[in-house]
Amino acid sequence: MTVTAAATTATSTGAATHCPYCALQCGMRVTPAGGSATVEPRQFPTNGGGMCQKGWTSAALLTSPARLTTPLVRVDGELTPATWDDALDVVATRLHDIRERRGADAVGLFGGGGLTNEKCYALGKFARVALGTSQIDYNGRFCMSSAAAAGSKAFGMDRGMPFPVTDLAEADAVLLVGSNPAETMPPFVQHLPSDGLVVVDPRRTPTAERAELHLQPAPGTDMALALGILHAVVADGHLDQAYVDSRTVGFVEMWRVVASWWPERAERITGVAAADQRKVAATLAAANNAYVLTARGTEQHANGVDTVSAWINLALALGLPGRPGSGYGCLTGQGNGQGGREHGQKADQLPGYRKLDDPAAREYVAGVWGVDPDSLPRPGRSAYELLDVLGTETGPQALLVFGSNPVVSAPRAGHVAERLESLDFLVVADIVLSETAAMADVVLPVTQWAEETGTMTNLEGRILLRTKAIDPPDGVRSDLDVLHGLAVRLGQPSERFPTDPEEVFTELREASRGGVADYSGVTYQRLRDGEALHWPVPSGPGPHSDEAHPGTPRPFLERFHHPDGRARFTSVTYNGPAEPVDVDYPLIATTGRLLAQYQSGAQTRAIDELRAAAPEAFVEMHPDTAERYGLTVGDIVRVVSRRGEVEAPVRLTSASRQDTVFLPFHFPGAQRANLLTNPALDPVSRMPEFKVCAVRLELAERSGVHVDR
Ligand SMILES: Nc1nc2c(c(=O)[nH]1)N[C@H]1C(S)=C(S)[C@@H](COP(=O)(O)OP(=O)(O)OC[C@H]3O[C@@H](n4cnc5c(=O)[nH]c(N)nc54)[C@H](O)[C@@H]3O)O[C@H]1N2
Ligand SMILES: Nc1nc2c(c(=O)[nH]1)N[C@H]1C(S)=C(S)[C@@H](COP(=O)(O)OP(=O)(O)OC[C@H]3O[C@@H](n4cnc5c(=O)[nH]c(N)nc54)[C@H](O)[C@@H]3O)O[C@H]1N2
Ligand code: SF4
Ligand SMILES: [Mo]
Repeated sequence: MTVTAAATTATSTGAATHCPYCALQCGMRVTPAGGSATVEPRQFPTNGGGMCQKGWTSAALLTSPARLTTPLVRVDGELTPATWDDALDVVATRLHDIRERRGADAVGLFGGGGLTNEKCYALGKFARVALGTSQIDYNGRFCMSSAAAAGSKAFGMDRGMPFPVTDLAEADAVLLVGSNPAETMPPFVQHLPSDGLVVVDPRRTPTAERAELHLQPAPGTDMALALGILHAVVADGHLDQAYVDSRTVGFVEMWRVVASWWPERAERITGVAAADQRKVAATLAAANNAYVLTARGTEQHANGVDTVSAWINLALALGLPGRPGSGYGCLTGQGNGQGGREHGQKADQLPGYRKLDDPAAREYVAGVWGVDPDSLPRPGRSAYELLDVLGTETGPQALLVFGSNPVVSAPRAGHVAERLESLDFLVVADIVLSETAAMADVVLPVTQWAEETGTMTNLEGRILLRTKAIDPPDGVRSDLDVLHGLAVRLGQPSERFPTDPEEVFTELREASRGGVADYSGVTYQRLRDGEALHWPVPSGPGPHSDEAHPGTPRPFLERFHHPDGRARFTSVTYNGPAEPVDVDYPLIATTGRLLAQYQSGAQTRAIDELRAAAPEAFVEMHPDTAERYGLTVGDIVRVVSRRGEVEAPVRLTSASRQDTVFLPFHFPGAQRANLLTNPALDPVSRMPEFKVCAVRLELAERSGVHVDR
């Protein structure tokens, strides 16, 4: 591989770019090296010069034998190499036929929150304009949708973390709920205080090990815990009345419900001692600066939106949001988890965080796209609802997947695989032959991270430029090229789907202008110059000077984004997990992540060092639980839920709850944790209940080879 023109921005030690994986978007340098590349961390505020094992090993996938380098078309049942022209012709012809026979909604799209802003924008436009389908959604539904909905409700705007992560340095207390950054964003841990850290997690994770206080509620009971702590705040005299009066509405209605949530009542449901709840209330109230932060553990529930609202109520009662050095934030997950939900790949959304059912938004965006507003489809189905109807009478007969591996990562994965199997036509664009790509009729090999340029919006709402550092291998094309090639074949004018990321971004800026997520003042040049631009970044001068708008790192300091400038308390009613335990399924299963694997594992399972560190699934449980089922360490246990079963070795930890087992979800085939999970959806966000389902355990195989594990 050679250094390309785009790499002229590189210093002598390589191109300054960002990690391919999570939302921390650690700064790194990528240097071409003998056909591959080396990566090293660089100073950037989110990572402070650090990186995790996934970042350090990320270059391995650039040249891995697992890398796809030619399009594949299924011929006589076999995926067979094809030319790009042939592959794109097949896709366009099949999509055209299916649309003619069954209508525009017979073609669906499934996107990803790891894709650049330019790709997310182009996907949404491709769906609405080139295909005319309403059936587009993406894996972000599985990720942050509940916190996004709760944030919009409370603050009028969903900017996951409405402050730079470095602000956390000022905190004397942080309440971290359902988040395990020591494994999921290791360099983030440097921003957490060493005293005053409270972690809420049913498991004793490496993050919980660092905490001053670790609360271990039963999975799925977080809302009750939040209500109990909030009750203690008010009853013990910690309410910030002046803040509540001047900056919020809805306290009185909310308190009507919470007044009966004594910590003792919350204790009976959650198992967290009332005294500990009071201690948390006092710790947060005593701090000069405090934060409440949530992540997937508390969000991925069928009541995830209300649960997050309950944590936000707590933060509001303490007067934290919108105060310098304090706040509420949600830790976004995927590399572009924040930007991925702003530019139109979501079923109900147009660019700039606009609503697809808002007539003014339709008219504005249709104007940017040069189409008739009436030609834009209406909102479509959410991710799981879309997957659930594939190949049925009412659902899409064809699906295009960009940036997700739902065979492994979707809830009730066995059913999702059947639905994908029943499609007339499946197309997957990917870097590797993921489990979903392996089922496709056409596989399109695409460029990745260091081989292309594009913007990402990190967990603090900061827009970053990920710069091309090396040339892609022969045979691959960018997602933007793929969409262009298909759009033209489907009869679109060539200039409507540009392939140059900067050109796409220029159009995205226009489309976002005046929206909630306004990027119109952001340019590649400003990003190249290293400006720290957190959205909204309107074009024109900033509020306090004639200079270009400096962006909005802390959007809520003066007012919240509702018309009256005030935040909303939300009245919530406690309901427990959608699938309570019973005699047949007496244990709770919860799922989550390991340091060395990323998501469905499609990328990280292809990297030797990571596979060696985390080679397979396991079932983590308390020794007493194991004993109750006659299991010992290393035995292969069968975990059975109402939807399927998984076999994996037993791991023991005495710090775990006795009613709960844990499985990582990164592994394929019969080890897929999602064979078990319950697709019960939150009524507002349509987020599935990944974090709790009822299971039983059976011995599958007595320990032998696994005994030393
Ligand atoms: N190594 C690694 N890092 C990643 C990823 C990865 O796959 N691997 N993925 C990235 C993405 S997309 C995301 S979304 C983030 C996710 O980052 P996190 O939210 O930190 O990750 P999880 O492991 O899914 O869940 C966090 C914790 O929630 C706990 N939990 C389970 N049930 C409950 C419950 O009912 N209540 C509470 N309070 N906690 C519960 C789990 O025990 C777990 O430790 O990580 C990002 N970073
Ligand atoms: N049980 C359980 N299930 C879960 C979760 C959980 O906690 N528990 N977490 C959920 C969460 S938070 C998330 S975010 C999802 C994530 O789950 P997935 O959506 O499956 O995410 P990835 O494994 O990152 O899949 C991304 C795919 O896109 C490919 N890819 C990477 N970059 C590009 C690109 O630029 N273009 C294209 N075309 N392809 C690319 C990768 O190789 C990979 O195959 O999983 C969800 N599923
Ligand atoms: S913490 Fe996230 S962004 Fe940083 S190196 Fe690890 S995976 Fe990459
Ligand atoms: Mo995620």
